Formats: sequence, structure tokens, C-alpha cells
Amino acid sequence: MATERGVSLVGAGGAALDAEVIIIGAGVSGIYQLHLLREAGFDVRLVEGGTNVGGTWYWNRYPGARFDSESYSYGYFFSSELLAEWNWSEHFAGQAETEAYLNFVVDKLGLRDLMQFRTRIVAATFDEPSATWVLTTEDGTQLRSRFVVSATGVLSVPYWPSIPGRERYKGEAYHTGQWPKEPVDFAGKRVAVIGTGASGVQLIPEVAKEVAELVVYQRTPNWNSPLNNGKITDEEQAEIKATYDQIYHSCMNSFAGFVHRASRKHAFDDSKEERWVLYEKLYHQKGFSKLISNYRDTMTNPEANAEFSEFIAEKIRARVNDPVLAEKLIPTDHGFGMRRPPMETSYYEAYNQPNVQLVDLNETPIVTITEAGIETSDGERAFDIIVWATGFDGFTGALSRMNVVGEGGQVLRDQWSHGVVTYLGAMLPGFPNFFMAGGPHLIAGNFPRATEIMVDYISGLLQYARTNGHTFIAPDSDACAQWTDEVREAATIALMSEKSWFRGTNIPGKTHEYLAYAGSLTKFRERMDAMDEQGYPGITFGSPARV
Ligand code: N01
Repeated sequence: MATERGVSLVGAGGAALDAEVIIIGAGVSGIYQLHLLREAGFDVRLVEGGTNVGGTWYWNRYPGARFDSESYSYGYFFSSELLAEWNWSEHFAGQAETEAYLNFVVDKLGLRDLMQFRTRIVAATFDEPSATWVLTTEDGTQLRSRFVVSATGVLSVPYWPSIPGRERYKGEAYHTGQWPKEPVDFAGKRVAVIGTGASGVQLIPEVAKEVAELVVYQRTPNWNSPLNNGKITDEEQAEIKATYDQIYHSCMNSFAGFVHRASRKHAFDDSKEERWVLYEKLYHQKGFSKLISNYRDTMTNPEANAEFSEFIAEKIRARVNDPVLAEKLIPTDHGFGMRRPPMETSYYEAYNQPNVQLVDLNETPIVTITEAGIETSDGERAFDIIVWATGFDGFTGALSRMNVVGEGGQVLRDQWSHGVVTYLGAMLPGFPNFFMAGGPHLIAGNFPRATEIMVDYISGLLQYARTNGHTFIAPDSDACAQWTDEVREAATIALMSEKSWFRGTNIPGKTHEYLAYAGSLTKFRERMDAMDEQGYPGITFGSPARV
């Protein structure tokens, strides 16, 4: 039996391989992984739950969704043809353009025939005697492969908080991370937005333009600063095209994969006047320069951090007409950058519109969702639409909800309930032949640059195994423990809030631990690049005789 995409299917117990490698997920990392393994001559297939490619950029199609890494630092760099043929229209592309870009890449590389859509994997079980993986889809179909690459993304499982009454609401309800393909009509409607993270901050000013009434339910304000987006002019386009090598070099030789130049100065080496000149300049620069090009101790010295936070607070006060409201929009429980800082476009100005109101949930918490709307301790309000901008079960969510069963019948979700252990963020102890292109312990920052390192590593590793006749690849427990210690150590260097999806604290019952790797991208890349000539240390390989 074969699907229209040419992937043959087997029933339970069948031992034939449907593919040597199956990749789960057609987002930025899955597409690149498919390309590299196909180029290397592997029999590889990709399965995807959605109806098309894009991953994050397929599901997050809410109004205002866009990059906050520069477009030209976010796309793929491996093909000069792709770089030459694609023109980004804005410094920070919107969702539709990014989705179009990913479709362009897939078609240009001829990858579509290797993809099977509407195929959500709900279970993955390691079959020890044959050292193969059996993947089960939502409809019970099974696919068997030697190797699995999970390219399931770090922000792919939307979090709907279990606020009482949510199910009985009779109006329209949407989650930013699971937005419908058909446009939502906001014109003249009464709309509630719950959540003021990066998604809410992008959506609120867009929706505010057309609704009759917008009420924002805020639990914790964030340190938002201007994205400073703009159209890319013809001159800028020519400049970008001519300097792609330099752009790439800057990203891959930076701490977190962004194009911005890091500062070498400490904050208090400069006078207050000099510091304010820099802060003012940064405020008007693009994207994450506020973090990356700031003084080098902004994220390690509490006084430096407090001063820059106060600078941003002053900006918020200057932009919001109502001084009482302005104070509610200024964080008091963490400093700038201690949670992932959203980038905004006219976010604060939206609150100056007469049709926009803020409800501070610390003063008046939500009691229940009603059939008509939202009831707080202050009473009930009716809405036509409720938008849940309440985030994701980050880093581990996609694999936790999948029933991943490894050696000895161990379940990944259970292993993770005691804390996440990985090898280089790419492999898991007890789960041989299973790889992560982007999961827990991935470098925090400009994600495509981080996942590119993982995908390159996985491709190299699989080629090395093939060359040497190995069909069994498992990380050593010592190597896993050592790497996980490194991840924990790296998380202590910068000032970080305890309350963040990076720590899993946004999901009730989730283990609290820093889930990304906060070390330097440059050093990590150098280390991963050297693995091939070192024969991939930290791994036990097996030959066909063994398995
Ligand atoms: O999610 P979040 P997000 N009652 O978890 C609130 C990336 N991203 O989707 O802070 C009331 O940050 C919650 O409140 P609190 C980016 O990496 C990138 O916005 O927990 N409120 C918070 O305000 C980002 O960091 C782009 O107190 C509740 C909000 O919901 C990541 O995605 C754009 C609640 C969730 O914020 C996640 O951002 C968008 C409850 N029960 C996102 N539960 C780009 O620009 C939660 N909240 C590329």
C-alpha cells in the first residue's frame, strides 16, 4: 500500500522499512533536514500534521504575526540561488511572506513529493530487536524507519489555560498559535485578548484598528521595545544581496545568531550622558539590537539592567497618555531581557485609542469564562471574539504529547517529568536512532541559525554512520549528563526571570528548569563542526551484526 506521496504503509508487526529516515515536521528545520538528507542520498520522507509547509509560520497566522529577527538573517543561507532569487520586502517579514518563502524554497528544491501532509504522529516506539522506529499516525496507520528526526519545533503546542468555563463560551475563540486559514472578521466587533507576550503584543495594535471595542487582559506586562520595521528599498535590497556572506558570518559568529554587532563596553565605563546617548540610539535601531548591541553587562549586572529598564519605562510613560495605565504596562517583577522581550509596532499607542482598555488581572482576576464573555472579580463583559494569546508548551511540548517510547519501554514524557536530559540538544538517553532538529537544549536566539547547526550535525552523523556501516546510534549516558550540566551552568550566567516559558513555568505541573542552551552560538557551532573529524564522540555506534 502506498500513499499519494509514495510513502508505503505497513501494519503493526510488519518489519519492512517505509523509509530509512522519517522527519516529523515541515517547518524551517524539517525542510532543511529533508534537503540535506535527500542530497546525501538517504531514502528520506517527511510527515507533517498541517496541510502545507511552514510549521510555526503555518500555524501562527494571526494579525500582526511577523519576524523579529531581520528577514535576511532568518532565511536559509546554504544556496546562493535561493539567496539570489528571493527578495524580502520588509526588514521584518510578515507571516504571509514567510509562508510564501518557505513554499518557494520547497518548490525550488523539489522537496514536495517527499512530504506527506495531514499526517500527525501521535506515537513513536523503538522496536529493539530490529533497531527501528514505528511511528503511529492519528488514524492508526504505522510507518517504520531506521532513523527518526523530530523537527517538531519549540513553539508548536498552543497552551489554552484551563480557566473555568472556557468550553461554554458561545462566541468565536481563537488561539494565536492555531489561527484559522480563513481571515477572522474583527470589524466592529467586541474583542477580548488574553495574554501580553510577543504574540499578544503583535496582535493587539493590528486588531485595535478595526474593532468596536478591545479589552486586553494582562497578567504580567513585558518590556516591549520598537521593532522599527520598514520596507526594504531597492538600494537596501542590492546591499543585502551583495553582503549575504557578511550577514551570515555575523550571525554565525555571534552569541545568539542575530546580525547585530555586540558591544565590548561595560555600562559604567561610560558616563550617564554617554549611556543615555547609546540607549536612545538603540531604541531607534532595529529588532534585537536593544539586547545584543547594548552594554555587554546589561544582562549580567543588576544595576546596568535596572538602568536600561528604567530608560524603557520612561519611554512607555512618554507614549501612553494615561499615567495610571502607563504604570500598569511597566513590568515590576523582572528587568529588561530577563524574559524574552517582545518587539512592538505602535503597541503602546494602541492604548491611547478610545476603543482599547486594559484589565489588570492582578487587580481583578478572571473568575470564569461565561457563555457571553469573561467574568472577573469586577463583573462580566460580553465579547464577540476571545483571542487566547496565552503561549505554548515550549521546547518539550511536541514530544511530550507524542507517546515516545524508547529502550526498555521507557516513555520520554516520564523521563522528562524528572528533568530534561539530552546530548547536545540533538539526542536523548534511552532513545537510540532518534534525533531532535530543534527541541529542548537548543540555543536560544535566532532559531533558524540554531536549528541549522543541529540539522548539519544530524546529517553529518547519519552519513558517518552509513560510511562505517552503523545502523544503531545512541548517546552515552556520561556524555548526556555532562552536556546537561553544561546547559544548567550556562543558565546561571545571565539575569533571568524565574517566570518564563523558557523555564516551563507557564505550564501548570511542568518541571521548572531552563529548557534552552544559554551558551554561545559561535562556540557551540565550532564544537559541532569538529565532531566529524573527531568521529562523533559521546556516542555508541552499532553494526548490523549487533542489531
Ligand atoms: O506566549 P507567552 P507568546 N490568565 O508565553 C498570559 C515567540 N514569538 O505566544 O506572563 C491570564 O510569551 C501570560 O501571562 P504571564 C517568542 O519567542 C515570536 O506571546 O504568564 N493570562 C502571557 O502574557 C515568544 O517568547 C514572535 O503572567 C495568561 C501570555 O499569556 C514565544 O513565541 C512572535 C494565562 C503568554 O505569553 C511565546 O510568545 C510571537 C492565564 N491563565 C511569538 N496563561 C516573533 O516575533 C497565560 N497567560 C518572531
